Amino acid sequence: MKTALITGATSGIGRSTAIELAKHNINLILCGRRQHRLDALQNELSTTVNVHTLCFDVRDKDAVFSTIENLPEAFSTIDILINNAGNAHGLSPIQTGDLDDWDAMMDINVKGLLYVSKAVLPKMIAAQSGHIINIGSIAGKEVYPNGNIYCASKHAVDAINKGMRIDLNPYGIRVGAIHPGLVETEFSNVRFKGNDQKAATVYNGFDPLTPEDIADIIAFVVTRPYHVNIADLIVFPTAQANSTIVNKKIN
Ligand code: NDP
Ligand code: 8X3
Repeated sequence: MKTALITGATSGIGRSTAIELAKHNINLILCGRRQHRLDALQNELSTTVNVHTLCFDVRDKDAVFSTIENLPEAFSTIDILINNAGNAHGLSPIQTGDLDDWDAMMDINVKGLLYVSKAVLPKMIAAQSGHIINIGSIAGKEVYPNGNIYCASKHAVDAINKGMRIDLNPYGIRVGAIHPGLVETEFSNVRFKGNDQKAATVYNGFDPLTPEDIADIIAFVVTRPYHVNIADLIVFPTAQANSTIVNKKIN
């Protein structure tokens, strides 16, 4: 049985991915900052697979390294890393952007992803195998109005994904990114700082992607034969053409 470590497993894409990978008999290390949600998911899935939880903020370098380096023996071999934790914070023009929001996006989406990857990599390199899936975004392929720093953080993920694939190529480690468009999760609630009404308007008038849609794709990616690496994948809801064009049916 393989083991997958999923960051951001308490909500949205990460949570659905945990549920989907359990159906494929993959043991799970679930990470997030909300221990009660990790506990609930562990209870739900541990009837099917072995589940271990790690409660840390990906910005906390020491916590990331100490927890991953001290995993219990049964979970110490990580076959699949899903770098998913991340969010947008705010949606403002560059000139009025909030410095704390900028720090959060760069520290979580970019540096947090790097810390977790660096902690996981030594054993993958020693084993000459492993699979890393980086959750990017269409915001890592295009820049849209007021998306500035979130887009910058996801462009960085796109570059890191490509760089990882090059540098880890000699070690037989598969690296790929999935770049979703609009997925209805807690993403917009976080972006708009708990203004749930504003968040809901993002997904009004069309059928957005669901976190299960992305989990389904991740399960497909990780169950390909070893010689197949899905390197870069953009996924939109049918109503979305790019970052700014969404066919909304609103009266
Ligand atoms: P959610 O807000 O539903 O989930 C975000 C997850 O990230 C949560 O589990 C949260 O856990 C975790 N997280 C956030 N900050 C931290 C932190 N500092 N340390 C540890 N964990 C953290 O959003 P999504 O599921 O939509 O987002 C998942 C990924 O998908 C993100 O990288 C996002 O950028 C990307 N994405 C989302 C899209 C969308 O439209 N929804 C589209 C394209 C990409 P906790 O709060 O418990 O720590
Ligand atoms: C999330 C999708 O369009 O809000 O990455 O940036 S978008």
